[in-house]
Amino acid sequence: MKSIITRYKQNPILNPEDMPFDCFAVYNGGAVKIGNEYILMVRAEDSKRKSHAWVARSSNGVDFTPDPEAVKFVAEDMETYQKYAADSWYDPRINVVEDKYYITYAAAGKHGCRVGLGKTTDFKIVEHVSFPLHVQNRNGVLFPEKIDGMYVLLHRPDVNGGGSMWISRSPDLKYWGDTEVVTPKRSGLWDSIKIGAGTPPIKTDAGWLVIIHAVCGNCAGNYYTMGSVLLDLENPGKMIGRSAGCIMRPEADYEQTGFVPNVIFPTGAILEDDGEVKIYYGAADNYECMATASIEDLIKSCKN
Ligand code: M1P
Repeated sequence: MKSIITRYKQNPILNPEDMPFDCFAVYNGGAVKIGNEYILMVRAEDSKRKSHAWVARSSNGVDFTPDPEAVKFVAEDMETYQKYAADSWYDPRINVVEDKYYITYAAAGKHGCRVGLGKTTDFKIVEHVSFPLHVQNRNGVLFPEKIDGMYVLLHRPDVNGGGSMWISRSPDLKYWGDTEVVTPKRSGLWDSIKIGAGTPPIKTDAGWLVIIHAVCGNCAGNYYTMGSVLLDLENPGKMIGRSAGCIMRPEADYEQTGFVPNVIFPTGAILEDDGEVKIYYGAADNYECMATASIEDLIKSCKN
């Protein structure tokens, strides 16, 4: 398929064997560049299939060295926190909001899965901030600045195994509301089952660019692709463009074959000074990969 996306030739950039423990799979990493250091926070599963958040660092955006230990999640009230996040922490996104680093992730426990929100300064310890909104919800990403004085979150509530991308606002990162659908799934198309934020929004003159995941079905099961969406700068609850089709679909071996075949799951994007966007994504729930696109092409893709 002709695409505006170029896969890194030496993908995957992280394999289970690269991790410093008995690792079953490593994928779906949030990303940030701080100075000259690239930081990925990936979903790393152990041999029991428990998911941990794990940081890996790089000086060039493709050769990553994992930290020796998993990220620790701490809360003032650990007993209450663990009621909702005892089983696993997965699909972490790194959100830079007004120069502070926030981690959004899927927190799983006996009561279900919900969006977890924490903050960090060292990417080793994440301090709990809140569990925005209700249970059976994930893929939360924060906008990098307050809009109309409010923090803004994209998220994807689960509705009978499917879901659309929603938006909510908060004055303090704790109490969330003013919730509405921003990008609905559509029957019969590439985003017929699920559509949700992949990467935190990137501010452009044309609008907020969000690289999304979208799921449709075929006889073999769910099929996860990458798309793009543009949201209004002043009112991000208003979608102003969506890619006509997916902009990347599973075509490489490492995307078509793995623990869950046919999955591309974008979770991190870094806009470089020359306009190149490094997109970090999980492949087949097994590997961490990287691909690039120009910011102009990504914006154009939403105007189709
Ligand atoms: O297996 C594909 C993905 O399934 C879940 O994502 P979602 O909620 O969007 O369907 C998650 O388990 C994710 O980690 C995984 O990549």
